[in-house]
Amino acid sequence: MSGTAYVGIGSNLDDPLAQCEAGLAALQGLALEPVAGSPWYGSTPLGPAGQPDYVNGVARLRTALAPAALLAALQRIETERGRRRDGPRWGPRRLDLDLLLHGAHQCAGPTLTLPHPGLTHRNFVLVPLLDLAPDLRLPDGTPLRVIAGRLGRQGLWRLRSPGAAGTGVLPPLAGPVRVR
Ligand code: A4P
Ligand code: MG
Repeated sequence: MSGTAYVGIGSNLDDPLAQCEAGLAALQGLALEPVAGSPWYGSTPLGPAGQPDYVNGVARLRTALAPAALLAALQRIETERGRRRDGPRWGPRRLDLDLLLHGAHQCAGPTLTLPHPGLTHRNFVLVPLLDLAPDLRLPDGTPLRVIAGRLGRQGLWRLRSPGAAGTGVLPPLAGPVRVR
């Protein structure tokens, strides 16, 4: 079953931008076509206070992997990149790859929920997602633009290392400079 999937990428440890860039590059191994990356954003942490700011972005990939197999592959990449799973919920992490959407697939199982449950509550996910796919809708038809408009952009800033949104070209590595 090939389909178009969107993956949320996040990191707030050990050079977060480099971690995110490496995560994005690793996704190419799961894709049938060049992966498209959104611009990178800095974001204030959701979850326990006192942790560093995050870098967040979104990737779009065409894949032959079904949702459960894709999630397993994302978790393998997280582990290979040194992600540890013994920290607190929503605590700091080296690399987080969340499966946001896989075509119009919907499920709520013990290991996989689609769309990702945080998708509609998090501007650090929705804003880069809409950079890549401005007209994207939830499987029930709701335009994500409408939800993102309600969330606003508080705690979110664009970094000066724009991914080549929509061009299928991996972005160059650059320092995390705020451009407001
Ligand atoms: N799971 C179910 N559905 C999915 C899905 N669609 N994609 C299950 C990915 N995973 C899914 O995830 C926990 C379990 O969710 C997995 O076993 C999987 O079967 P995890 O990645 O192992 O652990 P986690 O990431 O610590 O937990 P959780 O609750 O998924 O956290 P989130 O939602 O990933 O949030 N603040 C900012 N600013 N930016 C961030 O990126 N990220 C988090 C983590 C917290 N605060 C943040 C950010
Ligand atoms: Mg996660």
